[in-house]
Amino acid sequence: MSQFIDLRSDTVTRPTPEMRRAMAEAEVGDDVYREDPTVNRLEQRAAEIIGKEAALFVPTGSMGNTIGIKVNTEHGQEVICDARAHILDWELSMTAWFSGCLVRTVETSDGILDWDRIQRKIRAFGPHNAPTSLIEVENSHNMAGGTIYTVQNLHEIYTRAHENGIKVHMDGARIFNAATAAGLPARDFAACADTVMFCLSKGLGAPAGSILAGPPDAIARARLYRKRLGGGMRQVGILAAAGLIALETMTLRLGEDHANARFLAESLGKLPGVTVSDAITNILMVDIAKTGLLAPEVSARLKAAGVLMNSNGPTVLRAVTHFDVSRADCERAVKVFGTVIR
Ligand code: TLP
Repeated sequence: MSQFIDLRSDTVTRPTPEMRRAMAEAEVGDDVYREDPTVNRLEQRAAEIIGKEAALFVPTGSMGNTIGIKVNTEHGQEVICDARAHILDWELSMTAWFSGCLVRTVETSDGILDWDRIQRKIRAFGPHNAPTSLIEVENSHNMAGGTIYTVQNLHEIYTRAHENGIKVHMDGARIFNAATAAGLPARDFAACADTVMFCLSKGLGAPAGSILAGPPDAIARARLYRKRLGGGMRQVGILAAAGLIALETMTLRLGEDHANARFLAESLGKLPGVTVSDAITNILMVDIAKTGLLAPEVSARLKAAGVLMNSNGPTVLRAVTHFDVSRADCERAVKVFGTVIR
């Protein structure tokens, strides 16, 4: 789709030439035997950078979340998350299917939970109640438009959760975007969760791969669950080599994507009938309700004019900036958008 300006997602990013070189030259071994030196190095660096004792390379963010939830729960328990969480809407009910847990949601305007709202959803101990064992937070929050937690808020959730015997899992698919926006190291966020998943693909550009990090005992169990799910890979240092570059260098340039998102938000927001969510990280929700048009129709017309943007509801489109989209591409996308809605 390279002839298009692709704002559908940061999952579309392609590996950089440096990644491709590193992949070609990667030292590899059988990772199920833990003999792949590149994977071992990636897991060690990932743990250091995110500030956890252990880390596991998994093929996808979805598998990382699935296992993260599994290691923190038992069948028949409840998991609290925001009502638009990725684990709820986009991961094929794996919390139910694999962990046997019920998801109990909290409605929020911005995807961001706080202790006050969480505690009202915790099931009191009693003969009719399934225990709440986990709180899941998404940082940044995808479907709320790239919103982020404050460390203070997360710290309160984490501390109060632990006082109540409840664990916290962070879906940090885009934790480095959140950290860039907050001007903090990602480990400050990760310190407020028992386990954290983050993606090396998406905005960091690796072709595949995510990390699940946490305490050594949880990660040792996670390794078995990864195998159960068919995620025990062999000479996968080929992918980990790209992951190392994602982690060490691509995290440093996310500010550019955020600046492009701010540009898009400002420019699209000036078009008649268009309202855009605040540009906090790299994800925008573009509401076209007042144009009288429908999002799927606008998405199709944009595509015909060379711009890809998915609809995310009847009158909302999602625009995601990433390193395969330049400022010039964003300028062009705004012009096309203006023409299309007129
Ligand atoms: N998000 C994708 C789609 O699945 C919606 C996207 O285009 O944004 N957590 C969060 C917060 C995510 O946004 C995603 C992917 C995942 C987990 C899952 O990662 P993968 O796709 O690697 O399984």
